[in-house]
Amino acid sequence: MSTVGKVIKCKAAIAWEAGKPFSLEEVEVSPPKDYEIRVKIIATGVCRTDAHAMSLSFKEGLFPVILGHEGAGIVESTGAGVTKFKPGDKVIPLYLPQCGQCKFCLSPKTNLCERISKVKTPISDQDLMLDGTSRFMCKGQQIYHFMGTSTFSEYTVVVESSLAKIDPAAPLDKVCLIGCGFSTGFGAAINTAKVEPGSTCSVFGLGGVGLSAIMGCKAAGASRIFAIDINKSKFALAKELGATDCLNPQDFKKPIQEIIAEMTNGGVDFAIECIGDIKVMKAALGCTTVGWGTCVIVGVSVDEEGFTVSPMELIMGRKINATFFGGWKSVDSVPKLVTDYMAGKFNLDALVTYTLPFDKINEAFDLMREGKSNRTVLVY
Ligand code: COD
Ligand code: ZN
Ligand code: ZN
Repeated sequence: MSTVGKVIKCKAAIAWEAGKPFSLEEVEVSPPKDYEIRVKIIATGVCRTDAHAMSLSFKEGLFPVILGHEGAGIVESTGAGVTKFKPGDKVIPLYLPQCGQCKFCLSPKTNLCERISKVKTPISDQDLMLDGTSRFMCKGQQIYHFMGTSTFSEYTVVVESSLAKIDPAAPLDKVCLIGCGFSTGFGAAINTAKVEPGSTCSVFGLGGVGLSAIMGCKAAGASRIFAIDINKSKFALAKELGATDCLNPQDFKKPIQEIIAEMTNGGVDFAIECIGDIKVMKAALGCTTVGWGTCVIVGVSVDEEGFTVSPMELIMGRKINATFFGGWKSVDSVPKLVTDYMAGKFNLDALVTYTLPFDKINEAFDLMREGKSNRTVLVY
Protein backbone atom coordinates (compact mmCIF):
# COMPACT_ATOMS: atom_id res chain seq x y z
CA MET A 1 0.00 0.00 0.00
CA SER A 2 1.40 3.38 -0.99
CA THR A 3 2.44 5.72 1.80
CA VAL A 4 2.45 8.79 -0.47
CA GLY A 5 0.49 11.68 1.02
CA LYS A 6 -0.07 9.80 4.29
CA VAL A 7 1.42 10.08 7.74
CA ILE A 8 4.00 7.33 8.24
CA LYS A 9 4.38 5.72 11.65
CA CYS A 10 7.93 4.53 12.19
CA LYS A 11 10.76 4.11 14.63
CA ALA A 12 12.85 7.05 15.84
CA ALA A 13 15.26 7.83 18.67
CA ILE A 14 14.00 10.81 20.63
CA ALA A 15 16.10 12.95 22.93
CA TRP A 16 13.37 14.13 25.30
CA GLU A 17 15.73 16.21 27.41
CA ALA A 18 19.39 17.17 27.72
CA GLY A 19 21.74 14.71 29.36
CA LYS A 20 19.38 11.70 29.10
CA PRO A 21 19.73 8.67 26.81
CA PHE A 22 17.59 8.36 23.69
CA SER A 23 14.19 6.68 23.88
CA LEU A 24 13.15 4.53 20.98
CA GLU A 25 9.64 5.60 20.09
CA GLU A 26 7.04 5.30 17.39
CA VAL A 27 6.81 8.69 15.67
CA GLU A 28 4.40 10.07 13.12
CA VAL A 29 6.10 11.60 10.11
CA SER A 30 3.91 13.94 8.05
CA PRO A 31 4.04 13.94 4.26
CA PRO A 32 6.41 16.45 2.66
CA LYS A 33 5.03 19.93 1.97
CA ASP A 34 6.04 22.11 -1.01
CA TYR A 35 9.73 21.75 -1.96
CA GLU A 36 10.21 19.06 0.68
CA ILE A 37 11.14 15.40 0.36
CA ARG A 38 10.40 12.48 2.66
CA VAL A 39 13.36 10.10 2.86
CA LYS A 40 13.56 6.57 4.20
CA ILE A 41 16.84 6.54 6.09
CA ILE A 42 18.76 3.29 5.59
CA ALA A 43 21.92 4.05 7.56
CA THR A 44 23.21 6.82 9.80
CA GLY A 45 26.55 7.54 11.39
CA VAL A 46 26.92 8.79 14.93
CA CYS A 47 28.97 11.99 15.18
CA ARG A 48 30.27 13.81 18.25
CA THR A 49 28.13 16.80 17.30
CA ASP A 50 24.99 14.76 18.08
CA ALA A 51 26.43 14.12 21.54
CA HIS A 52 27.17 17.85 21.95
CA ALA A 53 23.58 18.66 20.99
CA MET A 54 22.13 16.51 23.75
CA SER A 55 24.69 17.43 26.40
CA LEU A 56 23.78 19.46 29.45
CA SER A 57 26.44 22.02 28.62
CA PHE A 58 24.91 22.94 25.27
CA LYS A 59 22.42 25.63 26.24
CA GLU A 60 20.80 26.24 22.87
CA GLY A 61 19.36 22.80 22.16
CA LEU A 62 15.61 22.49 21.83
CA PHE A 63 13.85 19.39 23.14
CA PRO A 64 12.29 16.99 22.42
CA VAL A 65 14.33 16.50 19.28
CA ILE A 66 15.30 13.90 16.70
CA LEU A 67 19.05 14.27 16.19
CA GLY A 68 21.28 12.73 13.50
CA HIS A 69 23.01 14.45 10.61
CA GLU A 70 25.14 11.78 8.90
CA GLY A 71 22.60 9.63 7.08
CA ALA A 72 21.87 8.10 3.72
CA GLY A 73 18.60 6.81 2.37
CA ILE A 74 16.03 6.51 -0.37
CA VAL A 75 13.39 9.03 -1.45
CA GLU A 76 9.91 7.84 -0.40
CA SER A 77 7.86 10.76 -1.73
CA THR A 78 8.19 14.36 -2.84
CA GLY A 79 6.15 17.48 -2.11
CA ALA A 80 4.76 19.89 -4.72
CA GLY A 81 7.37 21.81 -6.67
CA VAL A 82 10.16 19.25 -6.24
CA THR A 83 11.83 18.66 -9.59
CA LYS A 84 15.23 17.17 -8.81
CA PHE A 85 14.16 14.02 -6.95
CA LYS A 86 11.79 11.11 -7.45
CA PRO A 87 10.81 8.15 -5.28
CA GLY A 88 13.54 5.52 -5.26
CA ASP A 89 16.47 7.93 -5.65
CA LYS A 90 19.39 7.24 -3.34
CA VAL A 91 20.20 10.38 -1.38
CA ILE A 92 22.29 11.95 1.37
CA PRO A 93 20.63 14.64 3.55
CA LEU A 94 22.73 17.81 3.87
CA TYR A 95 22.92 19.80 7.07
CA LEU A 96 24.61 22.54 5.10
CA PRO A 97 22.11 23.47 2.38
CA GLN A 98 23.00 24.81 -1.04
CA CYS A 99 20.03 26.80 -2.34
CA GLY A 100 21.99 27.80 -5.43
CA GLN A 101 20.52 31.30 -5.52
CA CYS A 102 21.78 33.33 -2.56
CA LYS A 103 24.87 35.53 -2.60
CA PHE A 104 26.90 32.84 -0.83
CA CYS A 105 25.84 30.02 -3.14
CA LEU A 106 26.62 32.23 -6.13
CA SER A 107 30.12 32.99 -4.84
CA PRO A 108 33.01 30.55 -5.24
CA LYS A 109 34.53 32.04 -2.07
CA THR A 110 32.38 30.11 0.41
CA ASN A 111 30.31 26.98 0.81
CA LEU A 112 27.88 28.65 3.19
CA CYS A 113 24.30 29.31 2.14
CA GLU A 114 21.98 32.13 3.16
CA ARG A 115 19.79 29.51 4.84
CA ILE A 116 22.50 28.96 7.44
CA SER A 117 24.38 32.25 7.43
CA LYS A 118 22.72 33.95 10.39
CA VAL A 119 22.91 31.27 13.02
CA LYS A 120 24.87 31.54 16.25
CA THR A 121 25.98 27.94 16.06
CA PRO A 122 25.23 25.70 13.11
CA ILE A 123 24.15 22.88 15.37
CA SER A 124 21.26 24.83 16.86
CA ASP A 125 19.92 25.66 13.44
CA GLN A 126 17.14 24.17 11.30
CA ASP A 127 15.07 22.97 14.24
CA LEU A 128 11.91 23.36 12.20
CA MET A 129 11.03 23.26 8.51
CA LEU A 130 11.09 26.52 6.55
CA ASP A 131 7.39 27.20 7.29
CA GLY A 132 8.16 27.12 11.03
CA THR A 133 6.47 23.77 11.69
CA SER A 134 7.70 20.26 12.41
CA ARG A 135 6.94 17.09 10.44
CA PHE A 136 7.42 14.91 13.54
CA MET A 137 4.90 14.09 16.27
CA CYS A 138 5.22 11.67 19.16
CA LYS A 139 2.68 11.01 21.90
CA GLY A 140 0.74 14.06 20.78
CA GLN A 141 3.76 16.31 21.08
CA GLN A 142 5.64 18.18 18.36
CA ILE A 143 9.26 17.02 18.04
CA TYR A 144 12.01 19.34 16.82
CA HIS A 145 14.13 18.62 13.76
CA PHE A 146 17.93 18.89 13.97
CA MET A 147 20.28 20.49 11.45
CA GLY A 148 17.55 20.03 8.84
CA THR A 149 18.33 16.32 8.64
CA SER A 150 17.12 14.32 11.71
CA THR A 151 18.52 11.03 10.52
CA PHE A 152 17.77 9.21 13.79
CA SER A 153 14.29 8.51 12.41
CA GLU A 154 13.44 5.76 9.95
CA TYR A 155 11.70 8.43 7.87
CA THR A 156 12.63 12.11 7.82
CA VAL A 157 11.59 15.17 5.84
CA VAL A 158 14.14 17.53 4.32
CA VAL A 159 14.11 20.62 2.11
CA GLU A 160 15.03 20.10 -1.55
CA SER A 161 18.16 22.25 -1.23
CA SER A 162 19.29 20.05 1.69
CA LEU A 163 19.52 16.82 -0.28
CA ALA A 164 22.02 15.31 -2.73
CA LYS A 165 21.18 12.57 -5.20
CA ILE A 166 23.94 9.95 -5.34
CA ASP A 167 25.03 6.93 -7.39
CA PRO A 168 22.28 4.26 -7.16
CA ALA A 169 24.98 1.62 -6.62
CA ALA A 170 26.49 3.34 -3.56
CA PRO A 171 26.52 1.31 -0.29
CA LEU A 172 24.50 3.53 2.04
CA ASP A 173 26.04 2.09 5.20
CA LYS A 174 29.39 3.55 4.11
CA VAL A 175 28.60 6.66 2.08
CA CYS A 176 26.48 8.04 4.94
CA LEU A 177 29.83 9.21 6.34
CA ILE A 178 30.08 11.61 3.40
CA GLY A 179 27.10 13.38 5.00
CA CYS A 180 29.41 14.68 7.74
CA GLY A 181 32.57 13.16 9.22
CA PHE A 182 34.51 12.26 6.13
CA SER A 183 33.67 15.38 4.14
CA THR A 184 34.32 17.68 7.09
CA GLY A 185 37.78 16.34 7.89
CA PHE A 186 38.97 15.60 4.35
CA GLY A 187 37.74 18.98 3.11
CA ALA A 188 39.33 20.81 6.05
CA ALA A 189 42.71 19.63 4.72
CA ILE A 190 42.06 19.87 0.98
CA ASN A 191 39.76 22.90 0.66
CA THR A 192 40.29 25.05 3.73
CA ALA A 193 43.90 24.48 4.75
CA LYS A 194 44.83 23.79 1.12
CA VAL A 195 47.59 21.44 2.26
CA GLU A 196 50.52 21.48 -0.17
CA PRO A 197 52.68 18.62 -1.47
CA GLY A 198 55.76 18.09 0.70
CA SER A 199 54.31 20.08 3.61
CA THR A 200 54.19 19.24 7.32
CA CYS A 201 50.80 18.92 9.04
CA SER A 202 49.41 18.22 12.45
CA VAL A 203 45.91 16.92 13.12
CA PHE A 204 44.48 17.23 16.63
CA GLY A 205 41.78 14.69 17.53
CA LEU A 206 41.51 11.29 15.87
CA GLY A 207 37.77 10.71 15.70
CA GLY A 208 36.04 10.17 12.38
CA VAL A 209 36.65 13.83 11.49
CA GLY A 210 40.35 13.96 12.42
CA LEU A 211 41.13 10.64 10.73
CA SER A 212 39.50 12.01 7.58
CA ALA A 213 41.66 15.13 7.89
CA ILE A 214 44.70 12.83 7.95
CA MET A 215 43.44 11.20 4.74
CA GLY A 216 43.10 14.70 3.25
CA CYS A 217 46.65 15.71 4.24
CA LYS A 218 47.99 12.48 2.76
CA ALA A 219 45.97 12.88 -0.46
CA ALA A 220 47.32 16.43 -0.79
CA GLY A 221 50.87 15.05 -0.62
CA ALA A 222 51.98 16.10 2.86
CA SER A 223 55.35 14.59 3.70
CA ARG A 224 54.97 14.51 7.48
CA ILE A 225 51.67 14.21 9.33
CA PHE A 226 51.51 14.44 13.13
CA ALA A 227 48.47 12.79 14.67
CA ILE A 228 47.66 14.00 18.19
CA ASP A 229 45.24 12.38 20.61
CA ILE A 230 45.04 11.58 24.31
CA ASN A 231 43.68 8.14 23.43
CA LYS A 232 46.56 6.09 22.11
CA SER A 233 44.28 3.34 20.82
CA LYS A 234 43.59 5.72 17.93
CA PHE A 235 47.17 5.68 16.69
CA ALA A 236 47.24 2.41 14.74
CA LEU A 237 44.50 3.49 12.34
CA ALA A 238 45.91 7.02 12.10
CA LYS A 239 49.19 5.47 10.89
CA GLU A 240 47.38 3.23 8.44
CA LEU A 241 45.66 6.28 6.96
CA GLY A 242 48.84 8.33 6.58
CA ALA A 243 50.08 9.69 9.92
CA THR A 244 53.87 9.58 10.21
CA ASP A 245 54.14 10.55 13.90
CA CYS A 246 51.57 9.88 16.64
CA LEU A 247 51.78 11.93 19.81
CA ASN A 248 49.92 11.80 23.11
CA PRO A 249 50.23 15.20 24.83
CA GLN A 250 50.02 13.43 28.20
CA ASP A 251 53.38 11.74 27.50
CA PHE A 252 55.21 15.09 27.59
CA LYS A 253 56.00 17.60 30.29
CA LYS A 254 56.10 20.48 27.84
CA PRO A 255 53.06 21.69 25.93
CA ILE A 256 52.52 19.68 22.77
CA GLN A 257 52.96 22.72 20.52
CA GLU A 258 56.51 23.11 21.81
CA ILE A 259 57.25 19.44 21.18
CA ILE A 260 55.96 19.68 17.61
CA ALA A 261 57.91 22.90 17.00
CA GLU A 262 61.09 21.18 18.21
CA MET A 263 60.47 18.22 15.92
CA THR A 264 59.85 20.40 12.85
CA ASN A 265 62.43 23.14 12.97
CA GLY A 266 59.97 25.72 14.29
CA GLY A 267 56.52 24.41 13.53
CA VAL A 268 54.31 22.77 10.92
CA ASP A 269 52.90 24.35 7.78
CA PHE A 270 49.32 23.31 8.57
CA ALA A 271 47.46 22.37 11.76
CA ILE A 272 43.87 21.16 11.93
CA GLU A 273 41.84 21.07 15.16
CA CYS A 274 39.18 18.33 15.11
CA ILE A 275 38.10 18.27 18.77
CA GLY A 276 36.28 21.45 19.74
CA ASP A 277 38.49 22.29 22.72
CA ILE A 278 39.67 25.86 23.26
CA LYS A 279 43.05 24.80 24.73
CA VAL A 280 43.70 22.50 21.82
CA MET A 281 42.80 25.27 19.35
CA LYS A 282 45.50 27.42 20.95
CA ALA A 283 47.96 24.53 20.76
CA ALA A 284 47.07 23.98 17.10
CA LEU A 285 47.76 27.60 16.23
CA GLY A 286 50.88 27.55 18.41
CA CYS A 287 52.40 24.53 16.65
CA THR A 288 52.36 26.21 13.23
CA THR A 289 55.46 27.88 11.90
CA VAL A 290 56.13 31.59 11.98
CA GLY A 291 55.91 33.06 8.49
CA TRP A 292 53.09 31.10 6.91
CA GLY A 293 51.66 28.50 9.31
CA THR A 294 47.93 27.96 8.81
CA CYS A 295 45.63 26.70 11.54
CA VAL A 296 42.20 25.40 10.58
CA ILE A 297 39.53 24.96 13.22
CA VAL A 298 36.88 22.32 12.69
CA GLY A 299 35.58 21.82 16.23
CA VAL A 300 33.15 24.06 18.01
CA SER A 301 33.36 24.44 21.76
CA VAL A 302 29.83 24.24 23.13
CA ASP A 303 30.48 25.35 26.69
CA GLU A 304 33.13 28.05 26.38
CA GLU A 305 33.04 31.48 24.83
CA GLY A 306 36.09 31.55 22.58
CA PHE A 307 39.83 31.99 22.70
CA THR A 308 42.24 34.85 22.47
CA VAL A 309 44.77 35.19 19.69
CA SER A 310 47.65 37.54 20.29
CA PRO A 311 48.21 40.06 17.49
CA MET A 312 51.86 38.97 17.52
CA GLU A 313 50.88 35.45 16.47
CA LEU A 314 49.25 36.94 13.39
CA ILE A 315 51.89 39.59 12.77
CA MET A 316 54.41 36.77 12.69
CA GLY A 317 52.58 35.40 9.67
CA ARG A 318 50.43 32.71 11.21
CA LYS A 319 46.94 32.43 9.80
CA ILE A 320 43.80 31.12 11.41
CA ASN A 321 40.82 29.84 9.53
CA ALA A 322 37.84 27.57 10.18
CA THR A 323 35.65 25.30 8.16
CA PHE A 324 32.08 24.11 8.04
CA PHE A 325 31.39 20.89 6.15
CA GLY A 326 34.99 20.96 4.97
CA GLY A 327 34.40 23.84 2.59
CA TRP A 328 32.38 21.69 0.16
CA LYS A 329 29.42 23.22 -1.63
CA SER A 330 27.14 20.45 -0.51
CA VAL A 331 24.70 19.72 -3.36
CA ASP A 332 27.47 19.97 -5.97
CA SER A 333 30.15 18.07 -4.08
CA VAL A 334 28.48 15.21 -2.21
CA PRO A 335 27.55 13.22 -5.37
CA LYS A 336 31.14 13.66 -6.62
CA LEU A 337 32.59 12.49 -3.32
CA VAL A 338 30.39 9.39 -3.53
CA THR A 339 31.68 8.76 -7.07
CA ASP A 340 35.27 9.17 -5.87
CA TYR A 341 34.65 6.70 -3.05
CA MET A 342 33.16 4.21 -5.51
CA ALA A 343 36.29 4.66 -7.66
CA GLY A 344 38.43 3.69 -4.66
CA LYS A 345 39.96 7.14 -4.20
CA PHE A 346 39.59 7.07 -0.43
CA ASN A 347 38.88 4.64 2.33
CA LEU A 348 35.60 5.23 4.16
CA ASP A 349 35.35 1.65 5.33
CA ALA A 350 38.33 2.08 7.65
CA LEU A 351 36.46 4.76 9.58
CA VAL A 352 33.59 2.44 10.49
CA THR A 353 34.51 0.75 13.76
CA TYR A 354 31.06 -0.77 14.33
CA THR A 355 27.89 -1.31 12.32
CA LEU A 356 24.94 -1.88 14.64
CA PRO A 357 21.16 -2.15 14.37
CA PHE A 358 19.46 1.22 14.94
CA ASP A 359 17.96 0.01 18.24
CA LYS A 360 21.47 0.00 19.71
CA ILE A 361 21.80 3.78 19.37
CA ASN A 362 22.55 4.35 23.06
CA GLU A 363 25.27 1.71 22.89
CA ALA A 364 26.72 3.51 19.87
CA PHE A 365 26.92 6.75 21.86
CA ASP A 366 28.53 4.93 24.79
CA LEU A 367 31.17 3.52 22.43
CA MET A 368 31.93 7.03 21.18
CA ARG A 369 32.04 8.56 24.66
CA GLU A 370 34.30 5.75 25.89
CA GLY A 371 36.69 6.38 22.98
CA LYS A 372 36.10 2.90 21.56
CA SER A 373 34.82 3.91 18.13
CA ASN A 374 35.75 6.29 15.35
CA ARG A 375 32.41 5.90 13.71
CA THR A 376 29.50 3.62 14.48
CA VAL A 377 27.02 3.26 11.65
CA LEU A 378 23.45 2.38 12.63
CA VAL A 379 21.31 0.54 10.14
CA TYR A 380 17.50 0.48 10.25
N1 COD B 1 43.73 16.45 23.26
C1 COD B 1 43.88 15.53 22.28
N2 COD B 1 42.87 14.74 21.83
C2 COD B 1 41.67 14.89 22.41
C3 COD B 1 41.44 15.83 23.44
C4 COD B 1 42.54 16.63 23.87
N3 COD B 1 42.40 17.52 24.82
N4 COD B 1 40.15 15.75 23.81
C5 COD B 1 39.59 14.81 23.04
N5 COD B 1 40.49 14.30 22.19
C6 COD B 1 40.30 13.27 21.17
C7 COD B 1 39.42 12.13 21.60
O1 COD B 1 40.14 11.13 22.28
C8 COD B 1 38.87 11.62 20.25
O2 COD B 1 39.66 10.61 19.69
C9 COD B 1 38.92 12.86 19.34
O3 COD B 1 39.62 13.87 20.07
C10 COD B 1 37.55 13.41 18.99
O4 COD B 1 36.87 12.46 18.24
P1 COD B 1 35.25 12.27 18.30
O5 COD B 1 34.97 10.94 17.69
O6 COD B 1 34.80 12.55 19.66
O7 COD B 1 34.72 13.47 17.39
P2 COD B 1 34.29 13.57 15.84
O8 COD B 1 35.47 13.23 14.99
O9 COD B 1 33.01 12.85 15.59
O10 COD B 1 33.88 15.15 15.75
C11 COD B 1 34.74 16.13 16.06
C12 COD B 1 34.11 17.55 15.85
C13 COD B 1 35.25 18.49 15.98
C14 COD B 1 33.49 17.71 14.48
C15 COD B 1 32.98 17.82 16.88
O11 COD B 1 33.43 17.52 18.14
C16 COD B 1 32.55 19.30 16.87
O12 COD B 1 33.19 20.17 17.45
N6 COD B 1 31.41 19.62 16.23
C17 COD B 1 30.89 20.96 16.15
C18 COD B 1 31.25 21.57 14.84
C19 COD B 1 30.20 21.30 13.83
O13 COD B 1 29.06 21.62 13.99
N7 COD B 1 30.56 20.64 12.77
C20 COD B 1 29.62 20.25 11.79
C21 COD B 1 28.93 18.98 12.10
S1 COD B 1 29.98 17.79 12.73
ZN1 ZN C 1 28.99 15.73 12.32
ZN1 ZN D 1 22.22 29.53 -0.80
